[in-house]
Amino acid sequence: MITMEDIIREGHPTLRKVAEEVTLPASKEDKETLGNMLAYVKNSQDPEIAEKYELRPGIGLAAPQINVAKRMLAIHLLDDKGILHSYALFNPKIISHSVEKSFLTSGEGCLSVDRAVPGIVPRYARIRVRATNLEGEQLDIRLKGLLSIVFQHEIDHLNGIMFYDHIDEANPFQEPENAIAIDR
Ligand code: UDB
Ligand code: ZN
Repeated sequence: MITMEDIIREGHPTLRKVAEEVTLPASKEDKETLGNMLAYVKNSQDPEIAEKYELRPGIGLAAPQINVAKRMLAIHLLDDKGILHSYALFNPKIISHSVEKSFLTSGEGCLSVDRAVPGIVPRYARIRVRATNLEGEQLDIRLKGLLSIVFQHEIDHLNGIMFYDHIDEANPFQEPENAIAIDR
């Protein structure tokens, strides 16, 4: 089981590497790692399990965060309509995106960052992602709102990018042009 001890923190070189594509069909080991990543996000959202194992409640996790430099991510998120979005994906790729941007009004954090970094993180409002799931099926997913932001945050990890790389240093709260503000 993955716990906070397995999650590497900023300063670790793996977080700045471009992760390798996973060879498909995925090996048993890669599937097991990805399954464990999804279990982490699920477990961390269960108040009893989270308390018992001291898990920080997360909505997404990328493999480099557990020091595995491979293109895998897990996302588990209940949206405002009560719909559960649960994904464990190999080789996710943004195949298209809107011109319009979006951002979380309260900014972003990260399971690998033990400090608050205030500021607006501009994201694309809508993206299309192509990926392969644990069953080996290729998916084409259209995303918007918070889910689109989580995907972009996790895919950034696969490319060695941290959320604060996107914050305008000189003007951290400068709203991007043509952007939707998302209140969580
Ligand atoms: C998170 N959770 O899991 F808008 F119901 C963050 C942490 C770092 C604060 C735990 C989070 O943003 N939860 C959240 C947000 C909402 C509404 C809601 C719960 N991550 C995952 C991460 O670090 N992955 O690498 C950071 C998020 C920042 C923006 C998207 C992912
Ligand atoms: Zn993160």
